[in-house]
Amino acid sequence: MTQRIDKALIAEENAKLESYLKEDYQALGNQLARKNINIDDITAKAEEFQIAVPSWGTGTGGTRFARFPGEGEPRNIWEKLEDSAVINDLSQCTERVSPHFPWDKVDDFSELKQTSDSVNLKWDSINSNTFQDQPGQEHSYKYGSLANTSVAARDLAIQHNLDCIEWGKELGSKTLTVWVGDGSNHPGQQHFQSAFERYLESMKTIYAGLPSDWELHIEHKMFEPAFYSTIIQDWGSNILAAMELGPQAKSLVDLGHHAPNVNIEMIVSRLIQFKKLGGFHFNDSKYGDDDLDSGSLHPYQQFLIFNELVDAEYRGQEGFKPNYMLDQSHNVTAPIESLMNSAASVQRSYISALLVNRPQLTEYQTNNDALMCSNTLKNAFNTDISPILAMARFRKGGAIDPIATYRKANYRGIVGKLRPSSGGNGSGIV
Ligand code: RM4
Ligand code: MN
Ligand code: MN
Repeated sequence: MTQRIDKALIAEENAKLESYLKEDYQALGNQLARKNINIDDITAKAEEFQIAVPSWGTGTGGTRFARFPGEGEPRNIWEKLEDSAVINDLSQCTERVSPHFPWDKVDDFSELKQTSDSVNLKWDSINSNTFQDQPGQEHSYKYGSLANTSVAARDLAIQHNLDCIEWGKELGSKTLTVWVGDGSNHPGQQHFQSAFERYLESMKTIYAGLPSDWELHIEHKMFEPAFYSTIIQDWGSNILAAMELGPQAKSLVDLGHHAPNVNIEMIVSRLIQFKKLGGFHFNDSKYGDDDLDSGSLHPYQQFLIFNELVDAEYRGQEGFKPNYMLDQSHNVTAPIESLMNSAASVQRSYISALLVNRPQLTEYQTNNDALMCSNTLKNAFNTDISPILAMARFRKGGAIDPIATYRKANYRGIVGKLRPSSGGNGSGIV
């Protein structure tokens, strides 16, 4: 039986906060009205905003050293769906779940689709996994998958991606996201050009199997598991591959997959300009692919990325519809709480970016008034739009305070009894 959070409890918790929310909303509304911004227009945008949850993010993450599982962790995709439904019921901005295959593979995909329908969830991008071997796998990915020197290993990886498309069709998905760990650990181990050629050949076969209304998203990452070179290590290789493949291929930006200090918002602008921005994996990072909670460390960077996205929306750039998704690893927090917090953090960046006075910014830019350009952005960023986010959730039937309501429901305690530990406490990056 699907465990959900009682609607009556959400209403009861909301009732305690409703009058304060209305006061704060009114005050913010007055403040924005002085800038000729109608708060209800902005709240309507917040209500429309959606960001997908990664199925693997609902479980406790880990490192190469250890993983410390939490109580009542989801043990399979059915339970991950249950947890995702809780996240969406409270947050009202996460109606899509992104599956990872074969981790989430089931025998009957129509049953999975029916179950997701019954909890009002849809399926986001399909993620293929050719970065680890499955039990009994005939040709190993130890030395790569789509770029492996062995034709048999490459064929296996290609076939897996084609299977992912078939499963995705049954779930109603429209995107395949490919991230591969292919690369090398020693200088000279791999011939850079030949390896990239092999990768492109394999990707061409996958691209050919894509339905005409699907997109193929290529995800770059600088390092890990390969520590010397990675085949699609940055946005340069990424966009080259996407251009080589064709218009349905686009680049996906995972915030944690860049060297420290890289100007990610400028990469985003370039990808937008050349119609190659497929989507995002949001998370935060200090050192590398840390997979910290979105906006926990660099909220201003996240805002600056949305400043580019909103600018494209404002200019009405044709065909602009990037996909938003979280991709983070929760090692010490309750995954449901982190995912709710992070979804709201990304939504916050979007809403804050909507407050930027764009005609004014253009004027300052034209006049080379650097200080006022920066202040225009800071002004939007520093406006506390929390009442807008809370009101958007409230109007859609979600929780004014999702974390407090979730804790009050004791969901973890309840599912803890129904989901005895599967005993998996080994290491694991996700
Ligand atoms: C990778 C990358 C992919 C994700 C895997 C689990 O680092 O971020 O998006 O599918 O981790
Ligand atoms: Mn990712
Ligand atoms: Mn990653």
